[in-house]
Amino acid sequence: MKTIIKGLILAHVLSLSAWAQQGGNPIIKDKFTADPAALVDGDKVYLYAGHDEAPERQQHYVMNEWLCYSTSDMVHWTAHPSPLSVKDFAWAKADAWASQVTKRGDKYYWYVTVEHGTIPGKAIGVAVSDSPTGPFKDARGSALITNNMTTETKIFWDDIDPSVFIDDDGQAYLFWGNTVCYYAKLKPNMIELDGPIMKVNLSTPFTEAPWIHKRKGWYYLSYSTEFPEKTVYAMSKSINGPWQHKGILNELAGNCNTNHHAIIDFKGKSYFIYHNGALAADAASFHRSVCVDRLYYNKDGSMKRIVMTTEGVK
Ligand code: FUB
Repeated sequence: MKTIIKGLILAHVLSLSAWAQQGGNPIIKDKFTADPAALVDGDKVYLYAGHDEAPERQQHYVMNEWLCYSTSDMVHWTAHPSPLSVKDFAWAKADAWASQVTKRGDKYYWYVTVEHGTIPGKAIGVAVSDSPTGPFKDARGSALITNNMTTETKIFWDDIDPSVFIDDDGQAYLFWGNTVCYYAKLKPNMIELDGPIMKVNLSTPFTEAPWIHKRKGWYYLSYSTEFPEKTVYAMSKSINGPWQHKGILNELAGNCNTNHHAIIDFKGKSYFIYHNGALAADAASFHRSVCVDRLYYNKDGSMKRIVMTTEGVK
């Protein structure tokens, strides 16, 4: 019996590695990866992801570090040593949840979700590096956002999922939230708020995972709605709104409750980077995998619904 099980496991591993050589989704096949964010820098794309480390069958998050991968063609991904973990924030105690990296000048800033050590609830920290692959270090020595700074809801996990955006005039913004979508200006140093925390008014329920981007004069705010989650989006001519709801961008992932994404343009094509439960045998909501598919815009600037594929991008 033991020999048969070993044989089956080996066959599964071999079929996975053969698949890995051919590309396709999920793009990372040797680890469970979640909450993708991506940065285009020069002729490369850097993928920053959470690491789902829960033991098989466990139905809760175990996430201690963030992972980094790079590519020149969106098909072949190089793994880099983990450049950041919860331990790099002395004031945090757990939970390397969703994050995003941006570049300003010659520095890279990584905004992350963690559980605060002394202020009850989730918090957002920021790390800095001279390189997109790190090493990163805590840029402040304290949280940028803590649960007691946001009072729109009583939940302890509304300060999660940072998305950072630098507008054409150089003004940087941080968007984040759970059940309430918050945003605030960042100072040019990228590690302090520059004004009050504001609330985004959206006509569709906001669950979490905002991603803010701009294209041809339109601002796009895409985010997860309901639970299990779909990704929807809104468009505006101003970063301060009003936001016009534009419908579903990505459907339910099927075997995964969450639906976290990033949107980039690279070498003339647009991409939607997301996670689902494609690699997991079970308990997929806590054993997620990052995938990439093409994103297409309509002539009026609206986005076509994503077609999630097994083949991925070529
Ligand atoms: O991975 C932990 C949390 O699940 C993220 O912060 C959310 O966006 C959801 O994906």
